[in-house]
Order: sequence, then structure tokens, then C-alpha cells
Amino acid sequence: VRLCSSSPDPSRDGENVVFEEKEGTVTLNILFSLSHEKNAGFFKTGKVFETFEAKLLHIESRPGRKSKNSGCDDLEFFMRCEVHITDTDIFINSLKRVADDVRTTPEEKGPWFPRKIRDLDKCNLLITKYDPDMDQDHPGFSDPEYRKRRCFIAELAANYKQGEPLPRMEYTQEEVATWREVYRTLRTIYPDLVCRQFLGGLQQLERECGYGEDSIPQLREVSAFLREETGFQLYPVAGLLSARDFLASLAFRVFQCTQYIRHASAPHALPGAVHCCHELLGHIPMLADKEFAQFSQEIGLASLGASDEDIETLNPLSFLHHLLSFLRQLYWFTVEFGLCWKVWSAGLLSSYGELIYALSNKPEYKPFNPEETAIQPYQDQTFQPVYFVSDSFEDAKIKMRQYSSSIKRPFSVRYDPFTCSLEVLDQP
Ligand code: HBI
Ligand code: FE
Repeated sequence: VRLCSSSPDPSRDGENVVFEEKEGTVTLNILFSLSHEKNAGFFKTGKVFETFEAKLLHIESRPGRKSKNSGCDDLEFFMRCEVHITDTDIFINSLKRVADDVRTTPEEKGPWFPRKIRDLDKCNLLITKYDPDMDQDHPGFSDPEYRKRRCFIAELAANYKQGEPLPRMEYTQEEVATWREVYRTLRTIYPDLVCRQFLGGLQQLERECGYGEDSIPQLREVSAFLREETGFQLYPVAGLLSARDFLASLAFRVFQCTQYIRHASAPHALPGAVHCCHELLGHIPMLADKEFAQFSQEIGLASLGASDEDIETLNPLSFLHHLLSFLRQLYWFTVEFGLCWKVWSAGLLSSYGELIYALSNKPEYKPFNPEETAIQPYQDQTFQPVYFVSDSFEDAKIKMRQYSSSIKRPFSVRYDPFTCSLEVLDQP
């Protein structure tokens, strides 16, 4: 399957290099081949188009390239169709399963990424992990009331558009009790264990944003606070996002934040799960620190245009191909589970058990080094086997910067804070 640009000269119009978009759909040009003996394959590809409600705009066939040389009678198909933007990856992967001679996009072009802050409305691809409706092990799976509540909150996030006032939540007493339990447990142990930036941010939030045991902070107030401190703002999200979409929003100093509370039967965090105790307690105080905010945005900027092949197929020749995996691990082992002598990472700051464990000298500790950290597989179901230690934020930032600048991309990006948009410069 090969994707081609649908505009005559994609570099000139400065728009999306691979796809042409309108209103949640993309137009794809697809090329694939099928051998004659497997002619039934054509109808299987049709099934894929049907399943994803792809609107067919054009279809052609011709003798395949292979057939000229080898005498076999392969056919190549060219199709142009419109699909829902969120289905793009799965649609293409499904086609790859039924079509032969899989060829992909010219690598250097890379996938679509947001250029303006309002493009973040399209960065909403959710991963159905830790979802109370899909995951039978989720503590809320057999609690219809909880699932209904989660649906309601998810709907608020799904209907949100960039720039609108953030939805205000009325939390129930039970939800506040879960928050209180988490807040109280963690708050008492923070002073000795966490870095000064975190503690300073948290104290400021307690003074200015209503942080405390008695109520769950409102995203609207927290977002206004962050904007004044570091220019970060919040965007409501229904659950765990794809790494691509999550990291892309960081490039705009936007942090996608959930508004729901964990199930009351399991108030304390799982490493990979997202919920508002994790975000409001673990992430927000750090995002009020200028140095950390810069660090977060830079990871976001580095992720743009990377494609997300599986880390398992690691091949040193296709670095850009694996970049998203690399950056995901880097984000994980710094922002989520990094140490800097004291604790600065959200996964630990929001989990009593792992916070104690991470400082217990039982796990392995390694100095933070992006080349090594980027290929370290991570654990999202239990405590991390290894933690990477930075000397300081400054040091982590400089190392990340060196790493990012070693990434060869066919374009460079610059964030323009006046227009909240990205300037993308093609490199010859
Ligand atoms: N989605 N909503 C949300 N919140 C996160 O913190 C988050 C995410 N998706 C991926 C992710 N974090 C990280 O683990 C990295 O993979 C980027
Ligand atoms: Fe997190």
C-alpha cells in the first residue's frame, strides 16, 4: 500500500504532506497489488473499504510492475477514497493484511500533524486500555453507575472544541472522598521525597487554585493558573490518548487532562492509567515550573511527523520510523517515572506505593541517557524495574535537546507563540 500526496505539489501549499483533509475525513491515494491466483483478494480489500465506510472516489487497475519482469500476471490497483481521520491507521493496516506487495508512504514525508492550535480538536485518538467499558479487569467494569458517569464525562470531552471554556464538573461526595483519600495519603509524604519545584507548585496551587483535601480542583481554574505561570493550558480528554496525539498537544503547550475519578474500590494509581488524581496531583504542579514546561514542549515538538512503528521491529536504518516509540519511552522514563535525586515525575507523584518503592534502593537505577532510555521497554501494569536518574532538570533538558537535534527530519518546526501555530520549514 502506498500513500501519495493528493495535492500536486505538497511542499508548496505548506499544508498536510500526505493527506488532504476536510471535516474529520482524509482523502487517501492508495496503491496496492494482488496476484491473479489470489483474485479473491480484491473482494477482501473491498470488504475493508466497506467496514471503514471509505467513500470511493476513483479506482483503476493496471498490470503490476512485477508482471513485466517475472511473467506472472499481478495487477496493481490505484484507489482514491475518503475515510474518517481517526480510522486512517487501522484502515491502512487492515488493507495491508489482505493486499500484496505492501509499499508505504515515502518515509521522509511522515504522517499528518497539527499546525494550528485548533487542529488539536483532531488529536483525540483514544486507546481502549484501562477503559471500564472494554476492560474486564477494570475495577469499574461491573459497576453500571460508574460506567454511566464515565460516559457522561467522556461525552463532555468529546464535544469540547479548542478555545471554549473548560467544562465545569459537579463532583459527587463519593468522588470527592476518593480524591481526599489520595490527596491525604500523598500530601503527608511529599515534603521529604519530592523536588522543590513540585512542592513549590503544589503550595501555590493550594493557595491560589483551591487545591486541598476537600474538593477536586476545576480544570478551568487550573488552566487559567498554568497559563499565567508557564503558558500551558488544559484540554479535556476522555481517557488514554495515542502517544502521537498526546505528545503533539505538548508542542502547543497544551496538556490533555481527564476529569474523572478512579473507581472508589481502587483509588490508587496503576502506572499506565490516566485519571484526574494522576494529572492534577502528578503533572499540574510540575507544569507550573518554567524549565519543566519547556522540557515538555520540546518533547512534543520532537514528536511531530514521526511515525509509530512498533518498537519490536527495531531497525537502526529507519530511525524516524521508530521515533515515536523512542519519544514515548523517553517521556515515560522522565516525565512519568524519572528521578532527579528527588522525585519529579507524575507517575510516582500520584502513586503512594510506587513513590515509596522507587526510592527504596530495591529497583535498578541508571543515569539518564537518551540513547539508552529511548530503547528501554516500559511497564504499564506494575512498578518499573529501572529508574533513570538525571542530575538536574537543566541536565535532562540539555541531553534531550542534543538527542532531538540528532533526529534528521525532512522539515524543521518552530513554534510561534503569537499565533499558537507551527511554522514548518521544508528542508531541501
Ligand atoms: N493520554 N490522556 C493521556 N494522558 C497521558 O498522560 C498520556 C496519554 N497517552 C500517552 C501517554 N500519556 C504517555 O504514556 C506517552 O506514551 C506519551
Ligand atoms: Fe501521566
